[in-house]
Amino acid sequence: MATAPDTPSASQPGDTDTQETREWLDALASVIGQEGPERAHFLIERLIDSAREAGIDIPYSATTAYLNTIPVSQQPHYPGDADLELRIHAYIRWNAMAMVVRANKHSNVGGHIASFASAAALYDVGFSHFWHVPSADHGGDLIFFQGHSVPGVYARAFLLGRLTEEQLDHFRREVDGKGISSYPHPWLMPDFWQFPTVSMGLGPLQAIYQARFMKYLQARGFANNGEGRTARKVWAFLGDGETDEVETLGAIGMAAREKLDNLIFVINCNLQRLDGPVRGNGSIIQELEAEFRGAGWNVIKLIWGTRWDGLLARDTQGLLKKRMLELVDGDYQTFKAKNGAFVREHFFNTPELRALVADWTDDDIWQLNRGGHDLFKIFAAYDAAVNHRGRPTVILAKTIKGYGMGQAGEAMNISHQQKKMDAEAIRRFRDRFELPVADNEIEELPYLRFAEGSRELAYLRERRQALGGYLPQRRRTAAALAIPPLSVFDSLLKASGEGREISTTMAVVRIFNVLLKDRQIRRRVVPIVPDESRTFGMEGMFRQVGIWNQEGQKYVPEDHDQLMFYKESKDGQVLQEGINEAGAMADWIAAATAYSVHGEAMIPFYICYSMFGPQRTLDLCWAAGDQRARGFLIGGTAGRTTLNGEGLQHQDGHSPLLAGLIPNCLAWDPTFAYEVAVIIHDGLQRMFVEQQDVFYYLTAMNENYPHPEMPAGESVDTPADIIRGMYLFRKGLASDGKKAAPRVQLLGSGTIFREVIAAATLLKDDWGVDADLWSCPGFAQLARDGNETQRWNLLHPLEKPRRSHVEHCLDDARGPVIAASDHVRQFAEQIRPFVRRRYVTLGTDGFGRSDTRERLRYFFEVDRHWITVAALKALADEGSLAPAVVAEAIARYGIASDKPNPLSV
Ligand SMILES: Cc1ncc(C[n+]2csc(CCOP(=O)(O)OP(=O)(O)O)c2C)c(N)n1
Ligand SMILES: [Mg+2]
Repeated sequence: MATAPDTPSASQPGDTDTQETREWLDALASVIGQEGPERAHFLIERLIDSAREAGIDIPYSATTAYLNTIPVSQQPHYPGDADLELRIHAYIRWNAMAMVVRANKHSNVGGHIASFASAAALYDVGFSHFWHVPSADHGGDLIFFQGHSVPGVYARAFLLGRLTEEQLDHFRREVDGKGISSYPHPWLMPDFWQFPTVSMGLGPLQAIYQARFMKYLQARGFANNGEGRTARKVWAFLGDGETDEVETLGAIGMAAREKLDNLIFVINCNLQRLDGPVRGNGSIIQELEAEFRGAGWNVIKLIWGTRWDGLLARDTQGLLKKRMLELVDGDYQTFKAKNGAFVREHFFNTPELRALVADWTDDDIWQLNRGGHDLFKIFAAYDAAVNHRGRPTVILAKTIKGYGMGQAGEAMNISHQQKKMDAEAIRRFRDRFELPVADNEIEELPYLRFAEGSRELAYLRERRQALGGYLPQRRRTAAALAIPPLSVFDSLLKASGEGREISTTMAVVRIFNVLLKDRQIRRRVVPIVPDESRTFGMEGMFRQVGIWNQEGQKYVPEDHDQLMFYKESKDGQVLQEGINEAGAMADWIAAATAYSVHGEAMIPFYICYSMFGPQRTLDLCWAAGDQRARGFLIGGTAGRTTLNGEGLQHQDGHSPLLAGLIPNCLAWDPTFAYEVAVIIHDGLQRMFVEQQDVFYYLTAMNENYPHPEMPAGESVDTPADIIRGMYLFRKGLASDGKKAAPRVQLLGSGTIFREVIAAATLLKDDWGVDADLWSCPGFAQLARDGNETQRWNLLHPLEKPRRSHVEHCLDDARGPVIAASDHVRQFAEQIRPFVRRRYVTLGTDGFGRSDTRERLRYFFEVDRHWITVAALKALADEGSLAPAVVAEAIARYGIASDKPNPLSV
């Protein structure tokens, strides 16, 4: 039973009958005391309902008073040794500050002191009392650390002996291999960090999807997330400024709808961002309360520290509460940049308020602390959060930016950037946290450690042992999967057959179908779609494996009598994200890192509309690379002219180029079904058997055409060459031994490779030119291989030079090289340094527009005629043909010489 609160004062401005008000309040207090808060809530709701029924307009209020959500009466007992924790806490603060200041004494590598300084206690309580790592009894909590607060995380790891002094001294100096990274980067610290967070907004977004994916894994039998207070949780730490990012708040509605009670956001409301206050003229805490309450979250405001409790209890008139609410954040910040006398004068600004602190010294007033710095209040908030059921929780913790930095940056607008502190500021810092640093050591800023055998060190270790071990920590591998041989895709390796025209998108779908039938891996395939299944012809999967929904399907789907009806189920496999590419990408990341986060390798395929793929979510793709995601991204409807009717904002001519910029992403642009099969099979092998930290981006196009059988021969290994990025599709018709006809090398990828093939025929038939045809599904891989080879040759000048795959293919061939794709020129340009002869590239630079494929390919100058003309011109430039032949071809194919450049129109 809840404790009855003291009846608050009835006398408020506008109260015309204080006696009546008191009776009502007394009644409420007695219900709370006798029957508990739930009953009180029920009665209030009933009152509001009947008032509305009586026609009284009761405006919705999304906010509550500017007070802690958890009253003192409901604060649990603190289970830790607070004195010991405060000492540990002070050491961590010191070391975090010292590593940044030391790093910046002799270098310009930067770093942040003020953010962790404001968040230190928020982390400490989590580390000491809440966060589990994977162990025999627990699957592990997921912690998204705020990116620029990492000095504090390193400082704690140092105290525990997980990092050395040398490593701290190499904070942000990673090139020589001793350093530790500026922000959480699994790529650079693969045993330590799990989640890259510092691109603001991506951490919270990913945390939401990780929380949901955790539930998906449990629903599908891959994880046991536990029950009750210690059930697995996702904790996301973020800044109040970070909530300006649309990604931060964009998915909070989903989190509530999906009842993610395994998700806790801790928003460090230090009221400042980089330049200045987050909401100088308003209140970020109240604003966020409204946003999250409106979205259906459990909101816990953690505003005031323990030292306010007594004062608030004295405030029988409600004046303090009123004053707290009327101040704006700009004021609150200013108070903490000043001193106790200033606060007395400006906060306690009426005779009544001043009377409340009449017997307090300025120092007492200055000691009034904020909730986010108070272990007891933080514990209470976290405890409530982990016990909450049915909704995600957000904790809005009020803190001071640069807490402890004094005149070097406490609550000052410059605090975010402050990475230096002078001796005087450091001395004050030492005094404030009572640290054992002698005056003559101040300059050298020694790192502090607890001695072996000390109570503090024993406590630090014991707390972590109780929660499973050290944190952060990251798993690098999971059990390898049994991937079927390439021959399971046999039907795709063979010719599609007379009259059987398919697109590469359909080839991808067939591959899914094969994988979804494979006994060994079918349950691990995670198809993810942002409301585009039908676009890609994948609606069959709805029925086959079902769409995952925690609620199952509470309605009869409209199309229930059809074969491929819209089936949602509790153990469905497809993740249908709705029109939400950023969310789908975050979902894919969750699945693609499951091998590490949950020790279960999943095989995610995210099928997106390629224009809304990397172009829209490249930062998330980058974060995926950082966290060593493994899986497939399929850019459907790719190609500037292949998706022909959709116009400028849909036609993608650059997604594989963008994806290929990510170092561990392999980007592909296949033409034929067997290429798709070989590439996906290679990915399965590399990612899920060899456990390489790579991911694959494949374009899939929606033009139907017949597919040939994969070329084979004694001396060729086509699958290996496809993976190298380029293979001989067909040798030119004339044999080289004859009187040499002019010859060209034609390269291409995606659907435009078929125009390239047609151009070879035109060259032969119309102009007597022979052409060798090279399919290049992996321009990006060719470029990487070329660069690597060149680099090796640079560094080994005395050894026999190596040849890149492009050189291997083309060096002994004859004639100029012409390449075309349905992407921008830059795509094929990537291999120019390795083409050691005349090289001409065609591409679809410019804004897309709607028309027939034929007209668009003419417009973008990538159709068979343009390719033919380009080849003839290259031959003319080499003196192998008369320029008049080129002119004749231009005339014969009806190409307008005054046609504007597609880039310009
Ligand atoms: C997408 C993105 N934009 C900008 C930045 C640069 N940046 C780093 S921290 C910061 C201010 C953060 O303020 P807040 O979220 O309130 O965190 P605090 O340091 O106050 O805890 C900015 C703008 C970034 N890291 N990511
Ligand atoms: Mg902030």
